[in-house]
Amino acid sequence: MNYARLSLIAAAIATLAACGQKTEAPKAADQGSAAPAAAEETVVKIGTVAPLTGPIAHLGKDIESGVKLAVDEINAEGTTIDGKKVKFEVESEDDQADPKIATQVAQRLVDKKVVGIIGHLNSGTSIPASKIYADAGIPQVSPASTNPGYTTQGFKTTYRDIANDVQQGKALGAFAVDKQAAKTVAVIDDRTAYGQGIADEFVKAAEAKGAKVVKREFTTNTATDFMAILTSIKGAKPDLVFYGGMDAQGGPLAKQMNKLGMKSKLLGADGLQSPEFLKLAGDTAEGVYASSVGMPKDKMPGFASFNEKFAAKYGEVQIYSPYAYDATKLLVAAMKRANSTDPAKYIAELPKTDYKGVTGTIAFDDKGDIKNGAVTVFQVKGGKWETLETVGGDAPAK
Ligand code: ABU
Repeated sequence: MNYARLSLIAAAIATLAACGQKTEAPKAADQGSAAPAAAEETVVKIGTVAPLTGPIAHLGKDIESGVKLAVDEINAEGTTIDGKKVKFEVESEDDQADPKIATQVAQRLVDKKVVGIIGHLNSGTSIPASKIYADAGIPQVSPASTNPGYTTQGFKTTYRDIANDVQQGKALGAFAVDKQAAKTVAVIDDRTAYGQGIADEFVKAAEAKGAKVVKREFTTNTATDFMAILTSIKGAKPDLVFYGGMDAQGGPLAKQMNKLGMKSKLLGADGLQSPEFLKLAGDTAEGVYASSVGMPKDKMPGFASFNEKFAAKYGEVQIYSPYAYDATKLLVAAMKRANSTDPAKYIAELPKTDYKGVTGTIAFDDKGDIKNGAVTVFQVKGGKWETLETVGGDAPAK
């Protein structure tokens, strides 16, 4: 290899490393020959963050796997941007569902020069981390964080491809009062940004429809014993108990309601609507209600083929992997339209997103929320989540 060619390669590596990319050296067989620039491969890093350890690691891995499946497909198809072949790599971090750790790993991903983020899972981690990504100008799409505060901070980098908790709370409040004839409700939340936020939105909507909150109790996102608060709620005999929290607590909660002989219906939101909840609650899952922040899987336009590919590599879809998969692909689609993987350039394409994903059509409003987000309400029947109704989205109400 002559000196001029060595200098050219060194310059390309230096330039691309500065914006999170590296150019892989031509293969040995090419060395010394005049290989075309297109033969060089630019490596571009996409970050994903979720709890990969702890009580909801199954949901975090669901997100990570959705991102990896999308990236594997994009790499297999082959992507050329600005005349260079691009190979995407996934940089995955575990935020342990902890806001402090979330900001540390967010900074680590910024330092590693990722060009986009899929995550975080929890609203309580997405919100503090979003400032770090915003300051670095790196787009973030959460496939799971539903607290409205995530997209109301005025950041140009902050997106989600699911409905939010204002939409979810409204749908669940209306469902409880109009469809379940609940006149009295008790509310428990796990004191996280999500749990407390969705409980507040549910209360607002249910009270606006005339329901009375007879008890409000709190727990944590690591608790497993709810007997004391459930005993207090049992005495108030509510028609319905709303739980704002995740499946890891919702499963034991359903079991303990049953143990106490409680007759109240149990209603949760998207954090409860998982296959894992069915396992954790066992027989006591029967009759429980919960929502999802999208269309039912059988109404998602691309779920069947997504599920086949996902199951072959990663097993059962929990909740958020289809949204993580779509979020990854829509980011790469924005890079292709911009003909650049530089966040400062492709970010301008995100507001123009009109992406036909496996979960449906994804376009964003001026805050970064999905336009026309759907909320679906399910009930466990015969050990499975059965669809009851969908509000919003592309799907007709059922
Ligand atoms: N949307 C429920 C789980 C994630 C979160 O918003 O905290």
